Parts: sequence; C-alpha cells; structure tokens
Amino acid sequence: MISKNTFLAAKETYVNSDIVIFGCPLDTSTSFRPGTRFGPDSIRSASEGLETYSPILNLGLEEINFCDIGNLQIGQGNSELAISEIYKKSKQIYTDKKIPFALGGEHLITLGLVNAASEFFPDLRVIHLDAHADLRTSYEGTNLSHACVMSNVEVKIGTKKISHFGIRSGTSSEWRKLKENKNLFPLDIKTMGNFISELSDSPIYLTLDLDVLNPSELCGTGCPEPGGISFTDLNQIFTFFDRLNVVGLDVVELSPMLDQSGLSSIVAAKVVRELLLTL
Ligand SMILES: [Mn+2]
Repeated sequence: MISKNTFLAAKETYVNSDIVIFGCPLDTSTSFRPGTRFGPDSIRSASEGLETYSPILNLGLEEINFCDIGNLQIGQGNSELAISEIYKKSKQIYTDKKIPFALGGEHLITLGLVNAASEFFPDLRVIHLDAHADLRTSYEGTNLSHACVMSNVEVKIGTKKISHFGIRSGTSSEWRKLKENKNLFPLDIKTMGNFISELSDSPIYLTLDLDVLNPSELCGTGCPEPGGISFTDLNQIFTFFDRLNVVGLDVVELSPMLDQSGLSSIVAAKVVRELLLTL
C-alpha cells in the first residue's frame, strides 16, 4: 500500500470536506532555534500513532468531514510573498464555505489567515494561546516576524477583538500594552468557561502556539518558555471549544528536530486531533 502523508483519517476529497487542513512550512523569521518548516509533515506522521477517537470529547475523526490538502509551496526568502500565498489559499477556502486549519510553520503564518478571515467575517475575534505576547511592532528590522504577529493582527482587526491566554513572556512594553488593554487572561478552565459563555455567536479565529504548553511536555519548539499549562489541562479547556463559532484556526511553532524523542510531534498531533473534534 502506498502511504500518503496526510493527517490521521483525513478524507481525500476537498469538495465534501467542511474543514481543510493545509501546511504552511514557513521558517523565515524564526529568531532563536529554526526548524518549524518541518512542523506540518511531522504532525502528520506522528498522527498515525494516535487513535481517531477522543475519550474526552467522545467523538472520532470519522464523524467529521475534513481533508488534508498538503503543504503550500512557500519559499523561505520572502515573508511578504509567503503571507500573500497563505492569504490566497485561505480566501479560496472561505469562498468555498469551508474552515481553514493551518499547520505551522512559524507564527507569522497567522497573519495570512486572519487577513482572509477578517474579509469574510468583519466581526472576527481572535483567541491567542501562546507563551509569548508577540506584540512587538518591529523585530530584527522588520514587522514581518513571528515576534510581531499579534501586533499585525491588532492593526488588522483592532486590539479589543483579541484575547490573549497563557502569556508568560514579553518585553516591558508588551506587558504594559497587555495591562492597559486588559486583554490578557489566565489559561485555566474557569476563566475560559466564563470567557466563552460571553462570546455568544461571534466568529472566532483561534491561533495556538504550541509553546503555550509546559516545555517538559513539548520541548520541540524554537523558543521554549519555562512554566505553562499541561496537556491534560489544555485538553480540558478544549471541551469548551465546541461552544465557539470557530471559523479558522492554526497550530504553530512545532520544531520537531529539537525533540529527538519525537514526543513533541505526538503532542502537537493530539492537539490538532482534539481541535478538529471541537469544530
Ligand atoms: Mn510563542
């Protein structure tokens, strides 16, 4: 049998799918330890070791219609071009009335997806799970950096539409900004439960940087940050997500070669499985 590297149990036809997985192997502005370009394929390979059924969500991947269309052909030399390609693909998926689910790649990919989502959903709100604020306005001479992605999203949809969870690292000016805007929340079950019940039917874009997890459970990422939530607690938080109207999402910053055990890719694949089941 010929094995095709797609996410576990992905259906093959785009036309019949409600959700479209695609890889965005961008690794251009990665500032500390590179390797996120290998993230999407590593998540797919690791997913083969998982069951399709989630006991926590009491649902299996066979029950949802999703496909995996592979990776976008993204070069590493031009972030602007890469974001534009991601935007075009996301726009096509929205035109076809489907939900884009991007696998990173570095966090900058979120910008291309949010640019498209905000055109189709003017009321779009963004939920940001991350160890880092990513609110710098410039980093290493450019604003097209993974360290600036959320400040770019702010420019696009407005600060008040973004809610940050789990952040435990940033510059003093990033922290000042978070305090002034009062849009940083602890990543725990109670806070998330309350937050979600206030959102009603708002269209949500969810961006999950895997470094939000404790590095003892996921060390395969470019800028691991001590502290952070356990996978078990994150999985409990996911049980609220089926109440959200998620219209697009991404899971970013896996850098598989930094974890020789391969465990980080398995954790990332399980995060993707659980999120798929909440859509
Ligand atoms: Mn991060």
